[in-house]
Order: sequence, then C-alpha cells, then structure tokens
Amino acid sequence: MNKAIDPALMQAAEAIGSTPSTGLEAWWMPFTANRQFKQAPRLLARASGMHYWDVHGRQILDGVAGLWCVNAGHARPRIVQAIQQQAAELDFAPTFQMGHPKAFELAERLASIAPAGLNRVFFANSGSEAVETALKIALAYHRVRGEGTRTRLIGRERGYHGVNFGGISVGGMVGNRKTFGLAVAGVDHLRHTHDPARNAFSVGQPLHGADFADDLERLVALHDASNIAAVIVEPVAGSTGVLVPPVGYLQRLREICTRHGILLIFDEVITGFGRTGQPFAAQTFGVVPDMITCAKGINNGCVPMGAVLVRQDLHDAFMTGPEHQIEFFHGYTYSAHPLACAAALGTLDTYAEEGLLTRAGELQDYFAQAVHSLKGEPNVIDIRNIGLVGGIELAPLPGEPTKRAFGIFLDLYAKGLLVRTTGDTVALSPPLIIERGQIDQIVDLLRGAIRRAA
Ligand code: PXG
Ligand code: PLP
Repeated sequence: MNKAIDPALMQAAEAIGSTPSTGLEAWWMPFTANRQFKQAPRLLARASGMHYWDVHGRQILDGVAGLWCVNAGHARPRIVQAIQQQAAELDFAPTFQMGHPKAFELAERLASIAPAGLNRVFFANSGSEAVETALKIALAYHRVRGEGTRTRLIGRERGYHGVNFGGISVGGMVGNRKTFGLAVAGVDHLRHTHDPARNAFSVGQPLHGADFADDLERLVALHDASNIAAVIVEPVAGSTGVLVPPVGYLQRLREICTRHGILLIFDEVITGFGRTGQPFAAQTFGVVPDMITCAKGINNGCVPMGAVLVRQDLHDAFMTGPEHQIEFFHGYTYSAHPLACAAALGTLDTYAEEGLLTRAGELQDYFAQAVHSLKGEPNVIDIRNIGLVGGIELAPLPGEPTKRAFGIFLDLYAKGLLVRTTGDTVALSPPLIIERGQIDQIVDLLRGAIRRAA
C-alpha cells in the first residue's frame, strides 16, 4: 500500500534518523478528535526541563507537565540514567511469586512520604489500574473480615477515576461513561462540590460547601452502611476542570466514613507527588484516607506506573489462612516493572534533592495571584486554584460547549504554550520546577488567547 506520508511525520522521523514507512491512519489516538488532529497533527519531538520542542523545532512551554505527570520537568538526568542502567541490568522480572530489590525499596520509600499509617503498597501500571486495584481491595477487605455485604461503591459526580470499568462506574464524567452500558452495578454517587453562585473566584479552598459531604449520609440512609464498601473521591477534582474542596469538606467526609465503617479512598493520581504543596493532598488538607491511589508523578511520567498506598491494618486483614496460599488474587504482568521502579527511585531522589514535593506550597501565592489576575478578562466566569494547579473557566460559546476553550488551546499551542482544556475550563499544572517568570509568561500568553477568543 502506498499511503501518503504526512510531511510532519516525515520531518519527525528524519529528526531521529529514521525513514517513516507509514502514514497517520493506523494509530487510533486516545481521547482525541482523530480526524481533526490528522488534518493538522501536533507532533512533539523532544523535551527538556520546562519545554517541549515540536518536529519543526519550535519551543513550547509546558504548562501542564505533559498530562499532569512530569512534575520534576523533562529529561532529568538522574531519572534518565536510572532507566538506562535498569534496562541494561534487569529488563523484566516476574513479580508473581518472585521479586526484585528495587520494588521493595520503592515501596519503603513511598511509605516514608505517605501519610502516617499508609505503609503498604500495591503496584499497578496506570492510574486506571490503581483505581481498579483499590476498589477490589476494598471489597475483598470487607469480605475477609466477614462483612461481605459491603459491596456498594460510592463515587462522586464529575469525578474521574480512569477509564476501566470500575473507574468509569464510580466516575462521574458523563462523556466517559454514557456509551459503555451498565458497567459495574451497585454504584452510587455523591453530588459534586462545585458551587459557583457562592464560591466563584475563590482563592485556594472555597469557604462554602463543607455540608456537601452530608450527601453521604443520604446515601447511607438509602442503602444502609452495612452494604457500602467504600467512597472514592479526588481530593481536588482535576480532569473535570479543577474543583478544589471547600474548607472542612474532606474532614466531614472522613468523619462520616469512619462513623459508618466505610473505607475512604483518595484518588491522588493528579494531586500526588507535590502538586498541592505536600507529597500528597491528604497531607495538604490534613485528612488521612484509608487508601491512596497514585500514578503519573510517581516516576515523572517516564514509564507507566500506578500504585495503591494502603493502611497497614487493611493489608494485615488479608494475612490470615495457610501461609502457602495467595492472599489477594490480583496483579498485573507489569506490576512493579523494573524500569518503572528504577524511574520512580530516580524521581524520588530528584524530588528530594530539589525540594520539589513542597515547592508548590512556596509558589502557590505567586501562582494564585497570577492566575486570578485573569479575572475580568472577557468570558472568564470562574478561576480556581490550589498549589500549582489552576482552572480558568470560560463561558461557553452559545450552543457550542468546549469550543471556546479548545480554540484557546490551539491558539496557545501556535504561540508556544501547552495547556489542557476540559469542557470550557483551561487547566494549568506546570512542572514543579517552574520559575516565577515562567508563571508570568503562561498567564500573559493565556490572557492574550482569552482576549482573541472573545
Ligand atoms: N484517577 C485520576 C484522579 C486521574 O486524574 C486517572 C485516575 C487515570 O490515570 P491513567 O494513568 O489511567 O490515565 C487519572 C488520570 C485530563 C486528563 O487532562 C486527566 C487524566 C489523564 C489524562 C488526561 O483531563 N487523569
Ligand atoms: N489477557 C491474557 C490472554 C493474558 O494472558 C493476560 C496476562 O497474562 C492478560 C490479558 C492481562 O495482562 P496484564 O497482566 O498485562 O494486565
């Protein structure tokens, strides 16, 4: 077959010394408007520090840490070296009935930065898999303790928990679930916490809405606590457009879960690893869940990896029965993959050496002031922020939701800035190495694009 080769793909391949033999058709791209993309592909060629370069050699400031994951910035030497060495030394090791030292070392290191008590770690390969794992631990935990009626899972409207069946069931973003049938049965949802009438343009945590957590009492009254296994929420909802928890909300959710014996899972796939100013948002907000799911920043997005941090007594509840028996029938071929573990250890070293897990806390006032300076620009209807994450929400074009924000995304990309849009919200979550001048640069570019989109 003689397919037309896109000139950009040709250029990209030549840049790395290869000849492309294919066009753009075969790759069915994830979460992408495929037909539109392939008419004018945006192809990245390399990255370093705060920047990408596209295949035309254009420099692009990374305003979103790749996809909320490259928290230490791109191509960091310690991480690159760790992956290279690991590939040559031990490329793959089975982890079913076998192990390798770096997996144990990484689990200990993660436990040491996790909230106190969450000191057992189960490895997966993505945030989605971490979520499935946590939900299964919750169900199996209750069962092993003789509370097998606790099978209901509670998520929250507008929640994002990855794309597998468990995750879309507890998730609350309609586009991600409406086309996939019934998925997991027996799930219910808390209402979301977005309340622009009272909280628009809140700097940091909104003041109003701790009582949204009481919605869990309504679900307990409906289903009875004896049938509910777990509640899963993002401490800060990221994917839906950056919804920061109202003051007191997470505390109240914790209190209600504890009172009813319901496990509380924080999905920290975005908020984990320094995004909110502490290693985990649980620490930023002072609320300790029973499990934390994480991924992305765990190894700077360099090798696919996810993990569940588990309270020790949950883990210990499984450690009964004959010792030769498998205690938990779950795991992935690539759980604790050596390359992912090596990358994670290099990443944790980099975070520690450069103080990156608390840097968002140091920069958050400056960042907040910068993003909130966009208040008053045309069509800006809300601005939300915490740590080094921001959401700038725009009024949709009449009858064409998402189009205004996506237009801004395209405009900014052409101007040399990568952001992320979801609905009509522009999301910012830059690498934690960002300098103040680069925050200004992002906000100035965004201001220009918002004005052009008016
Ligand atoms: N939970 C949360 C809270 C997430 O944010 C996942 C689970 C799934 O992780 P994986 O690694 O399976 O993608 C996520 C991922 C966006 C966007 O800009 C958000 C995510 C991923 C890609 C894009 O909305 N979050
Ligand atoms: N499908 C088949 C046929 C398999 O053999 C396996 C794993 O052995 C899987 C799916 C699951 O793959 P993974 O462990 O990479 O999630």
